[in-house]
Amino acid sequence: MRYFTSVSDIGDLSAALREASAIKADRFRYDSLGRNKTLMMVFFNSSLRTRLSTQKAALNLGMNVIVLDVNAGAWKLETERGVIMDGDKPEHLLEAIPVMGCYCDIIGVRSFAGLQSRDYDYSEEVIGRFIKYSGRPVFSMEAATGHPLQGFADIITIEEYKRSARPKVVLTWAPHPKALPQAVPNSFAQWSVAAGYEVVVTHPHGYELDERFTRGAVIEYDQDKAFEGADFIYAKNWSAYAGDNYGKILSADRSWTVDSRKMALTRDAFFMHCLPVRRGMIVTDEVIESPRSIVIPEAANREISATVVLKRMLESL
Ligand code: AN0
Ligand code: CP
Repeated sequence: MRYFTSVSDIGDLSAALREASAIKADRFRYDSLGRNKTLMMVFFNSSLRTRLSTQKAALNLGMNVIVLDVNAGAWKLETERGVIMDGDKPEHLLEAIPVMGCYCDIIGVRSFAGLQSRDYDYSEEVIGRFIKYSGRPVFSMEAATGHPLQGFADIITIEEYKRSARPKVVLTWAPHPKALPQAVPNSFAQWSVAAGYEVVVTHPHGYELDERFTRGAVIEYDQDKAFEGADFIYAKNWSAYAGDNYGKILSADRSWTVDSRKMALTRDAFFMHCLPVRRGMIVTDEVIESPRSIVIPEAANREISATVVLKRMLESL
C-alpha cells in the first residue's frame, strides 16, 4: 500500500479486519519489518491519540520516528502557488515537502479543513501535495475530508463488541462551541457502510454531509427515532457542509446532547466517540462514564489500525 487516505485504499475490508485482529493478538510479530526505516509524522494541527498511537504502531514495527509540529518551531509555510512571499512565511510547502521526503521512508500528515472554502478543502490540496512531491508513501492522520485511521479503528471496535451480524449503527450530530470539520463523520459513515452495517445518520436540518461519504446510510432528522433499536451510538459534532453555509455552526441546540434518556431508547447500545470530547455538549458525564461507553477501547484500537497500515506500507517499500 503506497497511500492511505480513504477506505478504498485498504482493499478487502474483511481481510483488513482479520489482519487487525491477528496484530492485536501479537502486536510485535513484525518488529523487524521496520528496521532502519523512518516514519515522519507531520502535524499542522494538534493531536493526542493520533500522535501517540501512530508513534506506538511504528515502534511495534521496529521503525524510527521523527515528529514535526509545523506550528511549533518549524518555519511558517506558504501553501499557495503564485504568491509574492513578502509576508510572514519564509518557506514554501513545495520545497519543504521534498526536503522532508529526503529524511524518511514513510510520511503521515495531519492537516485539518480550514472551513473557509469547500472547494479548497474537498480538493485535499495539502495531503495531495505530499503525495505528489514527497516521493514517499503517504498516509492521512486526518486530512480535510477524512480520518481513515479513525474510521478503521472504529470498525475494529464495532467488530469486537457487536452482538449481531449486522448491527444498527447510528452516527449522531451533537452540539459543540467551535466549528469542526466533517472528516470524522465522513469517514465513520463511509467505513461503517463499507463494513455492511445498518447505518443511520441523524442531525438537524442543514447538517447534511457530502453524499459521497454517506451513500448507503439512512438520514433521519428525528434523533429519538434514529436511536430506537440502535446497537451503537457514535456521537460527533461537525460544521455545515451544504452550500453557502459551509464551515458554519447552524445550531447550538443542546437537546441533541447524548444523555441517559436517549440511550434508553436504544437496544442497550454502546457509546462511541473518537475523542477529544466535550462533556455537557456532546455527551453527559453519566453516559460517557457508563459501562456501555467504549471510548477508551476505541482509542486503544487506534494503535491497531495504525500498525496494520504501517505494516502494509513497509511491505510495499
Ligand atoms: C477534531 C475534529 O473534529 O476533526 C479532531 C478529532 C479527531 N476535533 C477537534 O478539533 C476538537
Ligand atoms: N481521535 C483523534 O484523532 O484524536 P487526536 O486528535 O487527539 O489525535
